Amino acid sequence: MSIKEKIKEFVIEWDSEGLKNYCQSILKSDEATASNLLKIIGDVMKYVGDQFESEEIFLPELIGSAETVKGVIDEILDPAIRAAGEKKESMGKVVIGTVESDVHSIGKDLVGSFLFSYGFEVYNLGVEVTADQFISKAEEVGADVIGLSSLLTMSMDFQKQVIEELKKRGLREKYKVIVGGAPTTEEWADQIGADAWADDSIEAVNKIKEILNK
Ligand code: B12
Repeated sequence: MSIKEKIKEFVIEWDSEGLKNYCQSILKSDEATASNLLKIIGDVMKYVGDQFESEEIFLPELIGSAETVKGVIDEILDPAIRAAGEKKESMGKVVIGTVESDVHSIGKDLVGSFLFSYGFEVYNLGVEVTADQFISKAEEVGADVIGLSSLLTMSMDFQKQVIEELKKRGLREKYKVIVGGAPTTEEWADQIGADAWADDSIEAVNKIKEILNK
């Protein structure tokens, strides 16, 4: 059974301890890095999300899987990445969150963990984050990039609002803004004057490196 199939099994069965032990053993034996495992977990969560949409699984199952994944990221993968990268120079600071009125966190958390694994300092503000909260945090930590996630067509406009608020405060040039989330597109990013858009976590890392000239 491949690593992906095995991880899928733990996630679907909400076997949080099993998944943690398995990932730990993979890391120990050097079969894959923590970043590789994050990528696989992202693919598995996409699969679980699609199953929910096609009504093959229901809400409690979806939430159980999301929590299983959150446990292994928080307790095993992020610490492993932190330990491996201790001596690495910071690639930059990214403030990331899901915009106002939107509670979807899984994709945004994956993007945050990926950025972290590539050496960025990540400030994850959670969900339903207001324009003021994004900007205040960016100012407080001296961020380079603000990342805005939106999974709802109805919440996309709040991405625009953050950019407008940056302009109002005379801070637009101080930060690069990247937007993402399933209903967003490159055209949308252009339309609202964002600096970049990405479709998934790996592309997010690449785009951020690009806009920061890394
Ligand atoms: C999980 C889920 C939920 C969970 C969220 C749990 C959680 N903690 O996140 C719960 C059950 C709470 C939920 C609630 C709702 N949901 Co919902 N949900 C989903 C579902 C099934 C999966 C989303 C997901 O996690 N995907 C897996 C991750 C890995 O992918 P991702 O989020 O797309 O993220 C990737 C990229 O988009 C990108 N990315 C994401 N963020 C960012 C940020 C940046 C900066 C960048 C660069 C990239 C980036 O990289 C990520 C990693 O590859 C989707 C359907 C689907 N198949 O996508 C519907 C979906 C998003 N939900 C939907 C809806 C309508 C709702 C509700 C309004 C339902 C309701 N009537 O109550 C509520 C919203 C409440 C609210 N105020 O937000 C709709 C949105 C439709 C639309 N376009 O507006 C969808 C598309 C389902 C559908 N087809 O109708 N939902």
